[in-house]
Order: sequence, then C-alpha cells, then structure tokens
Amino acid sequence: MKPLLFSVAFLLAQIPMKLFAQNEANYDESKVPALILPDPFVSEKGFLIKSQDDWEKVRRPEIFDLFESEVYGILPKDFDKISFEVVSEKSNPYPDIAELEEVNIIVTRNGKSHTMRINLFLPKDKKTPTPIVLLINYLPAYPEGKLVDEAFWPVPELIKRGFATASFHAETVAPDLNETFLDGIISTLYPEQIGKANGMKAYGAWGWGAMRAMDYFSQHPKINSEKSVLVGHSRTGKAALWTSANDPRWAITYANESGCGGAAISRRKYGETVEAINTRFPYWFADNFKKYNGKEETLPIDQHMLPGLIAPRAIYYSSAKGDQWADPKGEFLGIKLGSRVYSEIYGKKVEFPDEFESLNSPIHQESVGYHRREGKHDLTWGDWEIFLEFVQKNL
Ligand code: GTR
Repeated sequence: MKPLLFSVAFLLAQIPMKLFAQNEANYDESKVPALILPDPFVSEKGFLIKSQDDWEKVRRPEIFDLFESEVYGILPKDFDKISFEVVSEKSNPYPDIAELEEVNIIVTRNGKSHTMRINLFLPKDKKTPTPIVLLINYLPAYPEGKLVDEAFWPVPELIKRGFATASFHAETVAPDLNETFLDGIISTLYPEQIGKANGMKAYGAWGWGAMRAMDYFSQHPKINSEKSVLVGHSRTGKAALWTSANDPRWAITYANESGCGGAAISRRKYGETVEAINTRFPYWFADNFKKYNGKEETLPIDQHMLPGLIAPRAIYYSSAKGDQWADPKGEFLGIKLGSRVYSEIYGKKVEFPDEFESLNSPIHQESVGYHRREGKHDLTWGDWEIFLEFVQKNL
C-alpha cells in the first residue's frame, strides 16, 4: 500500500499550489497571443519539406531532437538483458472472461537490475493472438485484486470487445515525486542521465516502462502486438505521446486531456503554462524546458509538431469542456495542425473543421481522431467508448 499513501500525500501537497496556479491562469480567449508557430515543413537549413523521404530523413529527426533536448529529455533505449517472470499474487477479478498474468519485467544494465510490474488480462479461450491495449497508470490500478476504477481502466469492456489489456503503475519505474523520482530506473540503470540538461526525467522513465511492456507483448504467443494501442490520461497522456514518438511499435496512441506539454500548444499560454507545469512538476520534463518558462514564443518547436513524430501511425486526442486548465482549444489545434503531416506527407484523408467552439461530434478520420465532451478532467468510460469506435476503424 505504500505507493497509494505516497500518491495521496503527493496530491495533498499539490493542492494549495494547484489552486493558486489555476487562479492565476489565463482563461480569456481574447488574451491569447496571436499564434506564430514554427513551421513543421521548413527544415533548419530553410528547405521546404514535401516528400516522405525528406520528412523521414531530414525534418522528422530535426523535430525529434528538439523535443528530446528541449522538452522531454532522453529516453534511453539500451540495456544488457531483459527477462520476464509471471507471478501469481492477486486473485483474478474476472475469472469467467479473462486470464490474469502478473508479470515482473527484469532489466539489467551495467551489472545492475530493476524489476517493474505489469498486470495483463487476456480474453479467455481465444484461439488467435489478440490486439493489446496498454494503459499507463499513475495510480496502482489493481492494488488488492480488484480494479480501483472500472471506468478509468475498463478491463471487462475491453475483454468483451476482444482485446487483451494491460496496465502498469508509473511508479514501478520512477516515483511521481520531485524528491524521489530518481529512485527507480534513473539512478539504478541510467545514472549518467542525472544532472544533464537534456537528461532522462519522469516522462523518459515512464515511456521506457511502456516500451518494456511492449517487449513482453511482442514475444507473447497470445498477443498480436502489431495491433497495439497505447493510452494515457493527463500526465500519462503526455508520457504516451513521448513514448510513441520514440517507439514505432505502437499502432494507435491515445492521449486524453494531456494539456500543457502534451496535446496543447504552449504558445497559447491558456490554462496551465510552461512555467506553471515546470514549477509544480520540475522532474517531469528535461531541465532545458525551464528555459521557456514565461518565454513560450522562444521554443524552437511547439506541440503541433508532436503528432508528426508519430505519423503515419494513428493518433487520438480528447478534451473535456470543464478541463480549461488543459486548454481544450489548444489540444484541438495541436491535433488539427499536427494532422497536416498525415495528410500532406502521408496522403491520409484528414480534414478538421475550422470552428472549435461549435464542435459537437467526434472527428474520426483516417489515422487521426479527436473528441470533446462535457464534464471535468478525467478518463471516463464515455471517452473510451468514443475512442474504441475510432480504434475499430483504424486498427
Ligand atoms: C495537473 C497538471 C497537468 C496534468 C494533471 C494530471 O494538475 O497540471 O499537467 O498532467 O495534473 O496528471 O492529472
């Protein structure tokens, strides 16, 4: 139960600052600065990028390097050994429909090892390998042999629809606290990252965890890892996006209400700003990201360039009207503008409406999707239901 106490203490510690930051934030559209955004289609040397080849060989690597050094920090890919151990510690809450695998993933590098845990549910008695949905979770989703929240991680619904589904608690790789985030894989496996301005932080670590889960799926005879869906909400939505930019094995990436440093355009400074997020969560992003506190317009990239790192693989964002802190309009613009790589470079059929305010139905296009719903900041069964319609068309 320690991780749960940790998280509660963490949440309590954040409340006064959170209210302060949210009260100070701009929620007035007329005060949003005119958007002058870096062009995804002009290379650093000034060449116009039109072909897939130029995109993949020139511009995508440039943009990736900038996100890595200036925003998220390095996500190291090397290690010496990985092994998997299936344990049986908790009871299976869905014995009629699913098999449960509790898996320890043991990774060794330079003589040191780290063990992370994933929980995986597989549809019972299925004869063919199944698609997989992985949720990066910031709570221990499955602490006492029952699900904390069946709307947040709808295991039975996913199983009924023919998916295998897994989740891991972000803290199984790096604690979600400024004082202790190094205590997981960063100090054990990648100590050389510590203190570097572009070094690995929590997002690099959580993304690394998702990649190790994928290592497990891709050797599993009951899983079709080519049909894989990566899901994150809010802070883990940001982590999901950075993971997928690093790891092309994910077929569909879904970031729900990922807001500042995720889906939303930073230059809008609407709701949570770069300074607000770096002040409250200094251990999430690379130290370099702090250079842009209050100076978003000097960022060499912005979040509309992130979907292009995932293209042509499918991407999906969603927002909630009551979650103004995450800037729903900035999230919509992030994917609308980001989808240009899908249409202009990869020839996908994507067309986003210009009008955001009057938007009242999901936008489900070829490999790109978005919805906005009523209500507050949360990943709900309603979000999953709409998203799964997109999955059905795009997986
Ligand atoms: C908010 C934070 C966001 C978001 C969220 C969450 O308070 O400001 O950036 O990540 O928390 O993860 O729930």
